[in-house]
Amino acid sequence: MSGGTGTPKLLQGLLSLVSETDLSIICNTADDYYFYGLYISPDIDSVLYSLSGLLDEEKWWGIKDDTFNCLDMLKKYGYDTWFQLGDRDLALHIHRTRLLKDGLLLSDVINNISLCLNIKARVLPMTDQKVTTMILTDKGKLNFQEFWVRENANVKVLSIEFEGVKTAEPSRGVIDLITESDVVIIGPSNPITSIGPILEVKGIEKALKMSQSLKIAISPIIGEQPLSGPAGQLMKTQNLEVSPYSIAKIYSNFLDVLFIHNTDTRFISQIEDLGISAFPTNIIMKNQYDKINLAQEILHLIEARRC
Ligand code: GDP
Ligand code: FO1
Repeated sequence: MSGGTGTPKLLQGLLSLVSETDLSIICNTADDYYFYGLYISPDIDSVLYSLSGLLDEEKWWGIKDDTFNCLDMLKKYGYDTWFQLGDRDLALHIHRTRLLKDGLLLSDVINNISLCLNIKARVLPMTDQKVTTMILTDKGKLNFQEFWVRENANVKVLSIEFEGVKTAEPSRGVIDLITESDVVIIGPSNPITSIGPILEVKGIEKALKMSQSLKIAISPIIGEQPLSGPAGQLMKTQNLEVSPYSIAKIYSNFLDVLFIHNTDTRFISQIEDLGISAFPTNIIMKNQYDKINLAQEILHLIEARRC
């Protein structure tokens, strides 16, 4: 299960060790947004670009070495350009928006893009219906992109809501995937705005709880802070302490194992009191070596649990 930064890093490590066809990724779509009339799906795109080797790995969104000529021209015509769509990235947005207008489901659009980009892993949106993260702030109600990109998270967050989630059905195959997979990995992603919406889609958390699969998460929190993004700020607004223990608590309904950073062993006993095994190792993925190492540790643990 994936957001758009932490989990795609891990995916790159896993891809070096397992067959791409053995991987299925359920992506958050609550960050999705219309800009210039184009349908933007940031977490899905980071996963697709990551799997196809196109991703800009400095920003963790968009295409590497992309240019922004179209945006520069749009600026001359008076358009807002706070949301940066690169020239090559625009092609995906034009294509997706057109297919959606033709009546295809988001899942079908992703399958089409995967085929075009020669992606062999299965990439699924959490739902084909519209779910939108809305953040109530001192500057009004903002969707995730307005909060994170336009306002740079420089607002006081009052509450968070996933509009549409109560009636959203999981996309085709999501529940079967959770119940039939050997292992479900909750990647190191924002527990509030990336994994949170996925778990709230009808039946997903229940399926995780009922599934016989081994359920592993990797903490996106090291010590008392995330490595990037607004996870810490948003956890605090939910009155959650920012720690790997909190991550364990959020997933305690279904989780078997939590990977934590090797400097966070002080949290082990608290985590294990929740009935979750804590596994300390290096979970900071700065380069391909770190990504492969973490993926290897996860695969070793899976192997050990099988015996
Ligand atoms: P977003 O959709 O762009 O917000 O990305 P995600 O939700 O997938 O990831 C954001 C989270 O990933 C943040 O909370 C980070 O702390 C975490 N993260 C980023 N890089 C790493 C890493 O190398 N290791 C771990 N453990 N977490 C990471
Ligand atoms: N993040 C930014 O911080 N600034 C941007 O201009 C920006 C553009 C953008 C375009 C396409 C895309 O798929 C993602 C983009 N992101 C940008 C990332 C995105 O805002 C967030 O990081 C995700 O929604 C969180 O997963």
